[in-house]
Amino acid sequence: MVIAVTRPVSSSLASCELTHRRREPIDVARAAAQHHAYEGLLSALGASVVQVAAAPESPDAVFVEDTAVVLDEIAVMTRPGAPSRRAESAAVASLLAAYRSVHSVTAPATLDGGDVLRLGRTLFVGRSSRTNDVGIEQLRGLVAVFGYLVVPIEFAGCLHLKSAVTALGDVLLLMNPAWVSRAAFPGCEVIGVDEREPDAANALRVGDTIVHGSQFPRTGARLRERGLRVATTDCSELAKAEGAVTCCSLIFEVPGGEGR
Ligand code: CIR
Repeated sequence: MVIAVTRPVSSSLASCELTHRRREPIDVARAAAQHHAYEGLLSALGASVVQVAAAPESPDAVFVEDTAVVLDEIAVMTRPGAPSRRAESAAVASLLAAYRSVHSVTAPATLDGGDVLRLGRTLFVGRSSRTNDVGIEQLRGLVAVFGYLVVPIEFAGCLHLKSAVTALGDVLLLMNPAWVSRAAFPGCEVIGVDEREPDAANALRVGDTIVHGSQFPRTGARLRERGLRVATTDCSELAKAEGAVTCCSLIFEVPGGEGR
C-alpha cells in the first residue's frame, strides 16, 4: 500500500519563503483547489492520502516534502533551512510515527527534504541555501547502517536539488542540465527539460505513473515519447510559492497493505 502524506494549503501562503522567484500575488483559494486536485490524482493512482492537520500560521506547510526523508526503514525529520519552516515538523513527525521509527537531525544541521533525491540505495543530497554539510553528515550517520550511500551534490540556479533533477525510474532522470551536471549521476539515462520550461524537472513517481505539472507540455511530450505514462496536474499557483509536484507530498510504502 502506498501512503501519500499531504498538508492543506495555509491561509497565509502568500507570506511564503521565496528564493529564486519574484513575489507575486497568490490566489490562496486557487492554490487550495489545485492542491485538492493533486490529492485526488494521487488517490486515483492508488495512493492512500493522509493529511497532516492544517497549520495556518506556517505559510509553507503545504510543502510537506521538506520536513522529512522517509525511507523503507526509518523516517528522518529534517531541520528545515528556513527558520520560518521549523514549526512545521512536529505534527509531521507525530503522523509519521504511525508508520516508521522517527529520527531527527539536530542543530546546527539544516536539511530540506527537497534536496534529497533517492535512487535505489543512494541518497543524492544537494548542498544548498537550505541544506548544510552538517545536515548531510547527520543524515549519513542515520542511514549508513541501512546500507544507504549519501552523496553530496552541487547545483545552482534553483531552490532545491529536486527543482533541478528528479527520478523517473531507478536509472532514469528528468533534469535541467543548466542547474545540475549530468556527470554527477554516472550510469543514469537523462531526459532534459525543454529549454523554454526550466522549471519542468520536478516530477513525482507514483507506482508506474509520472505526475508532472501541466504548465510544462513540451517536457511532458518528451516523457511520453520516451514511453512513460504521464498524469498532469496544474500546480501553477503553488509554483508562485516556489513549489512543485514532489514538494506537496511524502510518498512511501507500507508493507502488508496496513494503514495507520
Ligand atoms: C520554500 O521556500 O521553502 C517554499 N516557499 C517552497 C518549498 C518547495 N519545496 C520543495 O521544492 N521541496
